[in-house]
Amino acid sequence: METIRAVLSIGSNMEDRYKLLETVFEHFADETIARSSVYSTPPWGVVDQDEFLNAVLIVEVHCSPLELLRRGQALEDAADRVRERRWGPRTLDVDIVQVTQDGVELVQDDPELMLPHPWAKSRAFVLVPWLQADPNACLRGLKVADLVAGLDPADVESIQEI
Ligand code: A4P
Ligand code: MG
Repeated sequence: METIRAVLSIGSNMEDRYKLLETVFEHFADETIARSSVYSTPPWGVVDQDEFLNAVLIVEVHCSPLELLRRGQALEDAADRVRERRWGPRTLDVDIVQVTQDGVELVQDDPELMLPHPWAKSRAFVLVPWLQADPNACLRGLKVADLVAGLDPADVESIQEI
């Protein structure tokens, strides 16, 4: 069975946000290599909604990327996730930011699973926790530390470790 390493970005801005993130930490406990603190982050994209809690986990799993996506979606379903509008409020979101296999980053355009996640490089709420979990992280050959340095400093400062 294939082994892949994946960077997961998780978020919640409804109900008991911390507890919902913990369901993901618990699910992947035996497969987690590193994980960030939990951060409080202002909403990105659709701004008229509550603050999010976000975190990043780095996991090593013995399944395909699509099977990993399904595992994340099962956790979203268990949180009674309702999809009302794009980028809108959600109990739990599990996004796959990056997948590597034998140290090689997978790149794919499949709308069901785009890799790396198309928005990751411009989202402070993904990059700041990712950098904390893995100070040497790279995305498409660029250091995540450099991507963070290139973000609007106000965006970076708005991401608060809790
Ligand atoms: N999909 C494609 N690629 C991926 C991937 N790499 N990881 C597909 C996960 N899913 C991927 O996702 C829609 C479809 O994307 C899925 O069917 C999957 O097959 P969804 O989770 O059902 O819908 P969504 O989350 O509303 O849309 P989207 O575009 O994924 O939203 P995002 O990008 O997740 O943004 N602000 C803060 N501060 N913190 C947040 O966590 N999150 C969002 C949601 C907006 N603003 C935020 C936050
Ligand atoms: Mg999503």
